[in-house]
Amino acid sequence: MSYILYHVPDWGSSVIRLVLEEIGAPFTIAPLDWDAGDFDSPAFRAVNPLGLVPALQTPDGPVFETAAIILWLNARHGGLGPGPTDPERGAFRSWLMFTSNTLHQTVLTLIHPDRVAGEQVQDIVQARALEHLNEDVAQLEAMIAKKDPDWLSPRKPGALGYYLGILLRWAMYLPEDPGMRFSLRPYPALRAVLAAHERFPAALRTASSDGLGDTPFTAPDGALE
Ligand SMILES: N[C@@H](CCC(=O)N[C@@H](CS)C(=O)NCC(=O)O)C(=O)O
Repeated sequence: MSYILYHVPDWGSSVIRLVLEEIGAPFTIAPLDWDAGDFDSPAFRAVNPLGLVPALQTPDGPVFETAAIILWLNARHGGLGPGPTDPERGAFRSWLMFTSNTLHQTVLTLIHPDRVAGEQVQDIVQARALEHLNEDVAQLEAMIAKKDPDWLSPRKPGALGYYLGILLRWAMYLPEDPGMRFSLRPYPALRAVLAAHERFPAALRTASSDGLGDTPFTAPDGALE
């Protein structure tokens, strides 16, 4: 049986495409068109009542929310992070949840500052989001530099590397004001992890299918030098 990934290229569902490619699980793509109203269609809302991607149809029913899908696929297939008896499991899950609950939301605020409190204050909101994002990424940088974990490493592909690759890619090129674009320059340990992840075979395949370019996680088109 093949999974069905509800997908828009370079949206959050690209994270799940990357991890499905990584584990080699068979999947088909159900493309969604936001302008055509697909996100509000009864068929899609039956899969994800929240009307967001990623959403994955599995043999056990639909799973949505990026972290939930990653944990579900890791439990079923392995290969994305520490398994159930691995002493590193708690640390991996902690940083995955931090990424999903905090860093992901900060990136969404950075790229859609108007959604928080309207257009009048969007410049202030965006500037604060960039500060928060740098604080969030500094936490990850310190953890990698200290711990050098296998589950977020240049040595080995993992779900957290792919997840951060997509989130930080958006932060690097989507803000219209170049002064509001995130830069990886102050974060050499994380940069090395993402540079390795964009060269792993699963990333090369996804970059090709989703049109992410040659250096999707370290230097997406439009990023600062
Ligand atoms: N917390 C959710 C966030 C998902 C999310 O914000 N998805 C965006 C695309 S990246 C979406 O589907 N937006 C459609 C809309 O807002 O209508 C997750 O991790 O899955």
